[in-house]
Amino acid sequence: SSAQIGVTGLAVMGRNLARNFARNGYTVAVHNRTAARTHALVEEFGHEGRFIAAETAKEFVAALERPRRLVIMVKAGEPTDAVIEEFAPLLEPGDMIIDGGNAHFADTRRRERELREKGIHFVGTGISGGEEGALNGPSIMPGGSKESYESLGPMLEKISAKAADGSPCVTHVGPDGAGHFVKMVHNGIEYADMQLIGEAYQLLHDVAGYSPAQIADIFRTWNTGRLDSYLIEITAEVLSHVDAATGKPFVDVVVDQAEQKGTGRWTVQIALDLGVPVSGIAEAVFARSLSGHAALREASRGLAGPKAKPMGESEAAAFADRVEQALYASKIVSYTQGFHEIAAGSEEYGWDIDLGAVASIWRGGCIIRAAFLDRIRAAYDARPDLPSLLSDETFGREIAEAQDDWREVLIAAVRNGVPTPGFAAALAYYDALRAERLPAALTQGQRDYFGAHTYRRTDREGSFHTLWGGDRSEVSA
Ligand code: NBP
Repeated sequence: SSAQIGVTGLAVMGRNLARNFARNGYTVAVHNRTAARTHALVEEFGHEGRFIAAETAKEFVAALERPRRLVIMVKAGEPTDAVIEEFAPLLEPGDMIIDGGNAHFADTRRRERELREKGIHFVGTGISGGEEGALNGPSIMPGGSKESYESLGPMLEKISAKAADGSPCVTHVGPDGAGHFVKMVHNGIEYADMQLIGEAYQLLHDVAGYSPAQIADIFRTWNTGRLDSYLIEITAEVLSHVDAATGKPFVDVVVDQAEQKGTGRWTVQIALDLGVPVSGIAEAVFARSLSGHAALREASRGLAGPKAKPMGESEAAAFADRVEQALYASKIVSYTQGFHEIAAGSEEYGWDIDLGAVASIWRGGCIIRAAFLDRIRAAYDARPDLPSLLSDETFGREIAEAQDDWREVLIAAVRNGVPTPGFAAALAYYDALRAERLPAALTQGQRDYFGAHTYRRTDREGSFHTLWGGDRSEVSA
């Protein structure tokens, strides 16, 4: 028994994670339900490091040094429970099960509780970066006990991505489900980022009249500034790609119906439960859903829209600059909303999550990695109790500078009939937060009228009800 770590579940993610551990000098026990995958891994990549191939669960567990560290990389949901049921009886107190799949944090909380009774550490761990990241350094978001992190942390730090300043993109996020919760919100923010980029693309295409190749160049330029990020970079790559079969821009031959696996939806569902307004992420999830309703879209194709007015060259260039402002301002809002959800989750479940540390570990390896995250970290480092990212002086100033263009872009979108739910939701959130008065006062009046739900007054303490059906006098409730 000499492997420092074991990986079970050797599809793309598990296989690459096992190789990453081995390349970093660890002896890795490998196992998969279907043994063919295990042997294929060792045959193909055995030269990269020290692997111990195990055919059975017993062999696998026996190959691990104590306390055992066992990584599960299988399909989230029932397969994860099946694997835990198979391995847990073979483990001893002090051993660690690390679930690197995309589990729902509520499942992680349940599994952690059940295994804790047996003295086993269950470490629900968010891993972002896709196959590439798993192999070369992902962003890693482990939850679970402090003790387990003491044992696992150094190994995770070694295999993780490194930010530009060299620090590893991993931190102990918090107890039980904290890691998977943060991974979930990461994915929600990823949905919002992608939606905003999509809207920017469509505006540049439909309103400014640019071709995909020209838009690719615009994104490349943006990627050298404050929008510098992995998603902007790959957007330029996708937009400049030409389909070999037709010679057309690749983006024009792909069916425009976006799919989703569920983490974005979870982010919104949980936000609804926590009462956190993540309107930008919600719009991104709904936009994907709308795109998939092919029959509904077909039936709606004849509906009236405005007559589009083509832009001249210099007008288009100025418009592109405005879109950059709108995209940046909307991005600040979606991160504001995402971090609000993490803060609310942390509060609800007692996780004590360090928001600056979260921003810090997203700087490398993960899909939403961006220069921008350095500034979010700086904002929380300067003021850990920041009520919202919008209260940060730098972000506040940047939005103040962007807002005129942001509004102009939305006006152009509305005038030209280009759907921009992400930009619009972000601006509405911003305007609602800064508003002196909201129509919520009217809502309270309506609720009191039809349901005697009572209201509070601006000038006195207490709850009140107006006798709407009677003489309309006010009573204390
Ligand atoms: P998949 O999610 O496609 O899962 C395939 C693996 O699960 C195979 O090893 C398969 O074994 C195993 N498995 C299944 Br299915 N049911 C099982 C069962 N009842 N008992 C034991 N093993 C079972 O693999 P993946 O795409 O590598 O992703 C792994 C995890 O990482 C998932 O939770 C995913 O959500 C997460 N993740 C993926 C990405 C990504 O970019 N793909 C990124 C971040 C996180 P078999 O070979 O015997 O069928």
